[in-house]
Amino acid sequence: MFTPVKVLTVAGSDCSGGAGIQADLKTFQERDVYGMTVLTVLVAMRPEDWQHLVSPVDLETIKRQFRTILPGIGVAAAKTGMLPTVEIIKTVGQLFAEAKVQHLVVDPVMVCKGTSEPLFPENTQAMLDYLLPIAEVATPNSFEAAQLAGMDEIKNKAEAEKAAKRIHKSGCKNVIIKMARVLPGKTADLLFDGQECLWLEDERINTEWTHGAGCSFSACIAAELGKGSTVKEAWKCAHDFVRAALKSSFPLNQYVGPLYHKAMAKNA
Ligand code: PXL
Repeated sequence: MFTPVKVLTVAGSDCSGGAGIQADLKTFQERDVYGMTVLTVLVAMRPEDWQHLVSPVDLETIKRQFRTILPGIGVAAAKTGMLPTVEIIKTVGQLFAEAKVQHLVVDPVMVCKGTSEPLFPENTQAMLDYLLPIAEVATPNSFEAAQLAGMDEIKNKAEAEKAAKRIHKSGCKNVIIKMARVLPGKTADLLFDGQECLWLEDERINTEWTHGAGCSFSACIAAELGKGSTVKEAWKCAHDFVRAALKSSFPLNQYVGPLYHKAMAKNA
């Protein structure tokens, strides 16, 4: 009997298909794990200006979906993505704490590409209180890391290391800060595991079509942890997976362009 590795994403729907649970499921498929979802919010975009319109799912419906999977099915690993309200963050944190999932990756989504305003600034403290203490890995970008660390901005590698150490104090075991646009011409990812700071640096891929990169990155880490990789192995795999998918990213319209998730498998 075939027994797939089961992985859960607790995240929002991006109806344009590039980010959110759509990106997570595409990533799970590519990484050969069986994906399941708890939907927390539905995001639509205004065609005139692509302004994001966000409709949270009610708490009872979130709890019902969660219980279908935990305890109803069981998972090897899980990730969280967009959680739109303090109440939802608290509820999801409590549900995960009770369910005792072995590998939990928290992507503290606070901004969407194509929107300049932080989506949910009031949610930062709830993330620190309810989700990061039970996370094996957190994957903020430099903006989200600065918010979580109570810093104005992250402008260089030293500031990223300072932020990672502060976020680690919340109880999150491994903090990965993604710096796609901070250093000139380069991308840099930092992993702080409570002991050492490790860096992965690369030339920046020259594309504006990066929608869903963060979601796909954290989904890949969850998939690999579910299959038994270490955090460092999962991090490197996600880094390579997203870079390959970014090299073949493409526009959907004038506002948004997602990753091509099949790129790694096809060597595109
Ligand atoms: O990329 C962040 C993100 C996450 N989740 C959902 C989104 C977005 C950005 O649009 O819509 C559901």
